[in-house]
Amino acid sequence: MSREMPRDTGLDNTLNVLKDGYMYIMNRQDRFDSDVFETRLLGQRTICLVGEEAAEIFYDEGKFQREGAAPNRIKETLFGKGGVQGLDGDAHKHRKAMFMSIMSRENLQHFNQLFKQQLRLAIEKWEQIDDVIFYKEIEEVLTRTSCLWAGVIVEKDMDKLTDEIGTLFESAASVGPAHWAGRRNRNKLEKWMSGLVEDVRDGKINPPEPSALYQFSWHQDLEGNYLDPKIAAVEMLNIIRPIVANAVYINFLVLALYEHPQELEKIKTGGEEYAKMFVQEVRRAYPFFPVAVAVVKNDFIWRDFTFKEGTLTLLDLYGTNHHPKSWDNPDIFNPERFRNWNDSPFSFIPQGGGDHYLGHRCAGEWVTLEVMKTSLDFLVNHMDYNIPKQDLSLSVNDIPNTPEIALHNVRKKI
Ligand code: HEM
Ligand code: MYR
Repeated sequence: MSREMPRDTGLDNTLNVLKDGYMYIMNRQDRFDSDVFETRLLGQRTICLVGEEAAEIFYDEGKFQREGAAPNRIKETLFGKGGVQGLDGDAHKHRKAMFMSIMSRENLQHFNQLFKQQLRLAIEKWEQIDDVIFYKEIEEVLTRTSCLWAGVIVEKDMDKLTDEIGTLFESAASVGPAHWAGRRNRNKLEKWMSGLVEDVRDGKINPPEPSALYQFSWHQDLEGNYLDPKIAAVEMLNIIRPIVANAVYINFLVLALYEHPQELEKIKTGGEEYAKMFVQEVRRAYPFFPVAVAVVKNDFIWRDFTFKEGTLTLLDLYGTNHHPKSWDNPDIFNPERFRNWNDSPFSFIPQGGGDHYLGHRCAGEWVTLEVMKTSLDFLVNHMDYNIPKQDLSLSVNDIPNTPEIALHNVRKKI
């Protein structure tokens, strides 16, 4: 027996998504009392899923595929074309292994060292400035760190490069000129990166062996061929871009410390365990990557609903991190919820769910954890600052939120 999915009314709900933003799916989950419903977005039938059980279905490779899933505007800005996000089956696992091979313990430690060095250099500069616009500054620190780690030597202006990389993720959900800037910058950055890959292959540059530039330049596909330089470029940006995007999470750390001043003492006395719990709660509570996308691979029935082959499907990541079935008082900020947490791969999915090697879960989740733990330690133990009165509210429909918090009187803590 199969029944009809609840359906959001209206010919097309793209405008409602723009209005409700991060809350679009959860508002309707609540209204229909269902973790599955159907809507129309960008002119096509779309299934929306939310919650731990729905996430488990979404990551079942027999049921969903990624080829043909991402809308063109996302590929033109955020993802690029021909990259790991759109692959399935063996081709995906093989390409994903290329990414995971640079995520070894030693390589992550190396990343952390570079990041700490760049933070120490940056604070020297911040001490000389009245208004430190923290998001912009930390984006630049991350651009420097990511290029060093990826084996990319930058000869142009860091400030400009930081802006160009930033637009790749800041423009994906925008419309108008902001969106077009993202597309232009992607073309430009891909050209630069594919030139570097060709230079490596021609022996003109020699990046260190553990770096992404070296590994991706010499990676062979399942047929034994090197990657097309354009695709290697897309994958290089799949390392550099999201490292820079961690600026959003670091901003959320500042915001969380400001909004919950009682946490400061707990972080100072709670050791590594509490710091990790705090970081996890920031990743759960604040809105960043809204949804993951896939397409129904073959017709199947789940909870009596028919999923038709070829239907675009969105999994609400933010909503799943706030689903009342998995989280008590989901809207309360409480790091303690992670003290004895069950480690489910499907209920806490700010960077996707399932398995890092076998599925599409974020390849850089461990890099992000390093970035956030190091940043929290830096903010709490190595830096003093004041936050003057300013509007620090987040909006539900700014995807992603990039709050430009101004810090005053930044100084090193000795
Ligand atoms: C995939 C989020 C940082 C590299 C993803 C996905 C999400 C995500 C939601 C898609 C999951 C899916 O489709 O099922 C984030 C967030 C980050 C972040 C919120 C914080 C800034 C990073 C970092 C890197 C990275 C630092 C690399 C160093 C990737 C790659 C994929 C991916 C390569 C594609 C994986 C695949 O398709 O198999 N990320 N990510 N991400 N992420 Fe991240
Ligand atoms: C990254 O650069 O990969 C990490 C964070 C990017 C967040 C971007 C948020 C906008 C996404 C729009 C919808 C995505 C649909 C697949």
